[in-house]
Amino acid sequence: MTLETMNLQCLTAEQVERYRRDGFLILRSVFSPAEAAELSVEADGLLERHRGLIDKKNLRCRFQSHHASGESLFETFDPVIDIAPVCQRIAHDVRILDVLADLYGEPACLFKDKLIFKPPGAQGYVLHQDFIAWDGFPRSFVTVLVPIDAADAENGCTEVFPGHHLAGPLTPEDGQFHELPVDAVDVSKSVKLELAPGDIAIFGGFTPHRSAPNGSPNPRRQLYLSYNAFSDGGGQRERHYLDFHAYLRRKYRDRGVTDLHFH
Ligand SMILES: O=C(O)CCC(=O)C(=O)O
Repeated sequence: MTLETMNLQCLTAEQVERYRRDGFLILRSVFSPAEAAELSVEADGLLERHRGLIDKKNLRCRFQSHHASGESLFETFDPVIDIAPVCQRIAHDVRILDVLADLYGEPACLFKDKLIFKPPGAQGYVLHQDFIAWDGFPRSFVTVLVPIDAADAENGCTEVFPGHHLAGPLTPEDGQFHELPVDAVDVSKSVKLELAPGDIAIFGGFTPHRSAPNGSPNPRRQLYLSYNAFSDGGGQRERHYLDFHAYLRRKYRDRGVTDLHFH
């Protein structure tokens, strides 16, 4: 759909154009300070209320090594909205859905939701694209990043590399996760997604990104909400988590880990 024929609800044509060119977009103060505070309280409470869920054999949980000591740190709940009503509300918030409808030119469907706590020292993420060539994985995959804490270079904010999404997948479409070599992107064009609570950032499944270790003394909490365009498979969150769990079970089995569960 061309910009001229689109009926935009909330973004300007210039913002849509910029997203298409760069592969990401930052929107400031989408949520109020009170809404951001409510999310923060819920994230704190989740760690207390659901401490019993934090288990290496629970498919909902991800752990990362401390970048210096190697200590294993709890890092992510994926999914999260089924245990977190405020996150659930934000994932379906009309302000996000309207932005996505403007970018897609059609309605968006929630595909995946995770809360990354990134505790102090957590190593962060190697350079990658989120698109993974599983059968039916939507090429329209887009992530809306909702910061709970201010994100900056010190605490390892997400860093995106503009323009490279236009080339599509930069690694083989073999259903495996691939780290991208650093020379696959123009490192000089790096944009650090420095965000305040209330802001959001949006980036596509082909947008290369990474994040450095959290060098601050506090967690860097962010909600990662991913969507697909309605015409690209419709609502498929349930199917995604079945595929994702099957993928994780294969990965764990290859490392000799069995008796996994999902709670
Ligand atoms: O935590 C971050 O900054 C990046 C997370 C990420 O790249 C991912 O979950 O795919």
